[in-house]
Parts: sequence; C-alpha cells; structure tokens
Amino acid sequence: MSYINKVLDNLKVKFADQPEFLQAVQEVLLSLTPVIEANEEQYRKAALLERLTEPDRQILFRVPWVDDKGQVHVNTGYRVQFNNAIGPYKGGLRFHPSVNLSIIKFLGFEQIFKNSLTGLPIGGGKGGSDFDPKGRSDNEIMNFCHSFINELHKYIGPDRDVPAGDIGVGGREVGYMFGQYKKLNGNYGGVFTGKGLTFGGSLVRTEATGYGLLYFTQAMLKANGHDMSGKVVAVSGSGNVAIYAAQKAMQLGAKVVTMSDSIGWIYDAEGIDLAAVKEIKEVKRGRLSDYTNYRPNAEYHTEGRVWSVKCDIALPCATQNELHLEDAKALAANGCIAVAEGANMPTTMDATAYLQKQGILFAPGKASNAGGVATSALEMSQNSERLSWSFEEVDAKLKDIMENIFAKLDDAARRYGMEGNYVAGANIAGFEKVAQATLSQGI
Ligand code: NDP
Ligand code: 2IT
Repeated sequence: MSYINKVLDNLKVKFADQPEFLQAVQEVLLSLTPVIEANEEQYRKAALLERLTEPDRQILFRVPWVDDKGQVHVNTGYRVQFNNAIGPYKGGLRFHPSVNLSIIKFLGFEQIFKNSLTGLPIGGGKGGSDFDPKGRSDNEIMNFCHSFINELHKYIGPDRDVPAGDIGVGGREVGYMFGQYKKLNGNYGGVFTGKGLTFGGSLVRTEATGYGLLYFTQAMLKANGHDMSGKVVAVSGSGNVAIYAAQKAMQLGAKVVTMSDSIGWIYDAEGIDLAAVKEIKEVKRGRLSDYTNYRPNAEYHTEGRVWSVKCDIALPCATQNELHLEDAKALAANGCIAVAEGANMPTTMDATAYLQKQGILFAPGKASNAGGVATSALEMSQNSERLSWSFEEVDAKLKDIMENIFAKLDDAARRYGMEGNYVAGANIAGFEKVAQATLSQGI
C-alpha cells in the first residue's frame, strides 16, 4: 500500500468522528502524491506525514461566563497548536455554535500550508469556541472573551502562539481578549493580530483577506488571459472577508451581484450597494433580509444558494462546504470562468474536481485567502519594531505577497506536470517548506 494511503487509512479509523479534518487532510495528501512518491523511503522512515497530521498539542477548556440576567453559561474553548516548524503558531479564533474539534483541526491543518505559502515565518494553529455571539450584548461578549482568555493566556505569547479573528471574532472581540491578556500577563506584546489601530493594530488588516483574495484572483486571471474589469461576480457571505472582497472587486471594475448570510441571500442585478451591507452587518449586526429596505428592486431569497445566479467569477466567502457539486454544475452551465475561495474549504472535493475538469480556474483558499494571515504577520513585524506602516505601504506588501503566492503555485504545479492545477500547486509549495524545516529540526 502506498505511504499516503496507509496514513489516510489510519487517520480514517482513528478520527472517524472528525469529517472536516479528514476532508482537509485527504485533499492535501492526495495532491501531494508525486512529491511523496519521489521521496517515499525517506518520508516513510521519518514518519513525516504522521507527524504533520498529528497536532503538536490540543488545548480544550471550560469557559464559564455570566449573561446580563445573571445566568451562568458554560462553553468549550479550543486551541489546536498544530505545527510550529517555521514560526510561532498563528491562526484565528472562531466563535460559532458549530465549532468542535474536527472543525478546529481542519482549520489548523490548512493554516500550516497557508502560512507557509505567505513566505513569512509563521506556523499553523487555530482555536475558538462553540459560543454563539448572535444576539448577545457588548457586555456579554466582553464577559465571554475575558473568561476565554483567563484560561488561554497560559498558552499564547508573541513568540509562542498569536491568535486573531475568524468567523464571529472581529475587532471588538480581539480588543476584549487583548485587554484581558495584557492584564493577566502585565506586558504589551503583540500577542494578537487584528487589534484596533489605536493599540498596535495594522492598517489594511481589516480589508486584507478580501483585498488579498482579489489580488490573487487578478493574478490568476491575468496569467490565463483574463481580467477582473467588467466581470459579473457572485460573492457568498457578508462578513469581514465577503465585504472587502466585494469592495476590491468593485474597485477593479467588476460588478458584484450577490451576497449571503446564514439565513438567506440577496441578488441585486444593478450591483450590490456595499454601504447598505456594511451598515446592516458591521453597524447594526443585523440580517441581510433588511437589504431590500435600502434597494427595493433587489431580490431576497431564503431558499437555494447564490451559485444559481449567472456570473463570470464566484467567490465563496462564508464557511466550509458551502459550494456543492450541484452548485459547481450550475456555475459551469452559466459560463463561470473562475472560482476563488475566500473562505476556508468552502468547496466540497467533488465540486472542486468537477470545476477543474470543466477547465474553470480554481483558486484554493489556503492560497487565495492567505492575505489575512499575511497581513497579520506584517502586524507582528510592526509590533516588534514599535512602528506603524502607512496604508499604502501595507497594501503594496499585501499585493506583492499575493502575486508571489500565485507565482509559487503556478511554478509548483508546472514542476510536477500539472500546469493550471492550483490545488496541487498550493499543497506542494506549502508542503515543501514545512517538510524541509521539520526534517532539519530532527525528531
Ligand atoms: P464573519 O463572521 O465576519 O462572517 C461570516 C459570514 O459567513 C457571515 O455572513 C455569516 O452569516 C456567514 N456564515 C457563517 N457561518 C455560516 C454557515 N454555517 N452557513 C451560512 N453562512 C454562514 O467571518 P469571516 O468573514 O472572517 O470568515 C468567513 C470565512 O473566511 C471563514 O471560512 C473563515 O475561516 C475564512 N477566513 C477568514 C479570514 C479572516 O481574516 N477573517 C482569513 C482567511 C479565511 P451571519 O452574518 O448570518 O452570521
Ligand atoms: O483563516 C485564517 O487565515 C484567518 N482566520 C486569519 C488568521 C490570522 O492569524 O490572521
């Protein structure tokens, strides 16, 4: 049996209850086949794949907190410190009721290769909680964040593990967590990224994942004889990634016609009014169903998904497994030329395979959404040198990083005779650096 199949078979038995983790590992390992086969004896002996798929450590903890009525609640906190071969653990925190160990492990595993692709010295980690922030007051959010850090602070630090945001965790939550960390540790180290601009945050971090997604997409389109200008774009999600992806797409001359949240989706044939979406989502923390109050001609749907709309480019920016095979078929039938993932693992494996087979350009999230964590690493650099760079400076570095990532993927895919297969390119390029660092550092 091949080394990859042996490792996958063992993981399937051991982690049968972790479907998202198994999906992420399978997607990476299967596309590494030519690299592993070329070094099979060495990697087998060093148990390299076993070491890469078993986290360095997993921290699970109780998070008790008090709501505004005095009721005590208990949630579970997670931090999976997956791999620090190339730098301190780095990755976001997700607060969503669906969070469990499988989801945090899949995200942490993806993060290893994503962070490697940025070219910056950051390892892979991820954390979060099954806490549901929806409908909670500021005071309740603060109580939860403080309690979460009361335990997590023991395990993080600027050279150890640097968390940031993800679903349900933005500037407000990072501020509360940083404040409590500082109180408990008595130092002002850059232990979080995505901080407020008045206390060590970096310009462009808020926009970085969405902007980076478009810089990557633009590079991929250009290499294949296309351009963003004049394109019709379907975006899913209406959170941090989706909003700034839509903004940059519009700046590059495209028309964004859809967005979604966990209840429904909007179609605005004239082009999404982003100021309205920002007011609904960023200011009121409300529902997209309100969008038709701002734009009466737009449609609001609670059935189906945005992928049924005719578009040239699809940008899934909400959550994992939100673009299925039937959606891929609808996109292809409607003449879509490119799918670029803003979210982590939003496209199912069969949908990815279908899109690639149809010749649709496909950008995997671990490459195309790496702009967020890359800018986090730039925030760490600014904190270390006690300086703040201008918006233009950070934005230029972000664009450069995303274009470099595209070039790395393209090169890795070509080296192994898989030109245009950016999934394989991302996994191979991300893996090569981590593998080399791991082997160099011994057992
Ligand atoms: P936000 O919490 O800001 O927004 C998430 C959006 O996705 C919201 O519109 C939300 O709807 C929707 N959503 C969340 N869960 C579901 C679900 N189960 N079904 C349908 N819709 C859902 O998160 P981000 O924008 O930060 O994250 C979006 C994706 O991008 C995630 O996959 C994340 O891991 C990934 N990512 C984020 C980065 C970052 O820097 N923030 C960096 C790289 C990747 P609602 O408004 O109803 O909650
Ligand atoms: O998935 C991701 O890359 C993030 N949520 C951002 C992580 C970070 O440390 O900025």
